[in-house]
Amino acid sequence: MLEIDKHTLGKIKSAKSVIFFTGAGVSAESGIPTFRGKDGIWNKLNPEELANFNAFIKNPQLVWEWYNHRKKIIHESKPNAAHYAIAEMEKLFDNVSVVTQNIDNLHKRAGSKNVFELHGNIERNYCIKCKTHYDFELDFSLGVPKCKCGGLIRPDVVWFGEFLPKDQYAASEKAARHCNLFFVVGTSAVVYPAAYIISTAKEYGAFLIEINIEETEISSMVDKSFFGKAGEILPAIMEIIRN
Ligand code: BV8
Ligand code: ZN
Repeated sequence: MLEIDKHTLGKIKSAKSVIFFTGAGVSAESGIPTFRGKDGIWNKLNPEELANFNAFIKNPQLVWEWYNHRKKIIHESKPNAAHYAIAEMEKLFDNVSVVTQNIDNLHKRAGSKNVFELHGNIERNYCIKCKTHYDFELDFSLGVPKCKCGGLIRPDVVWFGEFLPKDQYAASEKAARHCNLFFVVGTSAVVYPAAYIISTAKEYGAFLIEINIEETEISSMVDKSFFGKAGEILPAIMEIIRN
């Protein structure tokens, strides 16, 4: 049974506007490797070699192999209890937003309506020249897929050194300035400018709750940390709110 102190319970029960800010840890229990954890993908591969535009131009085949490998894992995965609890909690508060760094589309697959994708979505693609979107399974039988204009098609994800989608970032910032309760779930909170959203919520007076299997960079700035698996803690919090 999850222990919640009176003060934290009061903040949760009185909240109207709630944000779930998520990272790779919320999808770990779905079998999707995280980036920095023990078997994190960044331990094996160098982000600079794969998740940036120059690497794509230099070797689009290699970068696509890597994203298709991750897409295969994501398609063989399902949302877990953490994703479903977050979707379910949309019914328990006036308004709930999900601000995610994940490109795996699992929040939407779990039924979350209000999802802001700071780093894009692996299910979408677009032409680097004319920006035409190709949001469906691409054919790789003739090598790296090209647009009708001849431009290379890339995954619609944000690579290092690239700006975040303005509309998603602006909407996340706005939601962070108006929320009462801000959950930080399964993120090491070291990638920027995404992590600035956390400090914005803090600055505007939100009550910050961290859920992570271990301490992180932001454990010292949150109001409450629950150390454990998101897929166990979020359903437990939901039960407590319901009763
Ligand atoms: C940019 C999409 C402007 C692609 C990603 C300021 C300071 C320092 C550096 C910078 C700065 N500003 C910019 C930078 C550079 C850089 C950056 O932040 N570098 C970091 C590494 C220091 N930022 C950028 O490049 C950004 N763009 O700044 O553009 C610009 C433009 C022109 C010129 C100059 C600047 C773009 C960043 C976006 C990159 N794209 N993803 C893809 O996925 O392939 S980032 C990617 O990595 C993810 O999206 C995510 O954001 C990040 C991984 O972090 P997490 O999701 O938190 O995952 P991690 O594994 O680290 O942690 C998992 C956590 O879960 C752990 O804490 C673990 O304990 C926990 N956990 C595990 N299991 C569970 C669990 N918790 C609960 N339950 C469990 N079961
Ligand atoms: Zn094109």
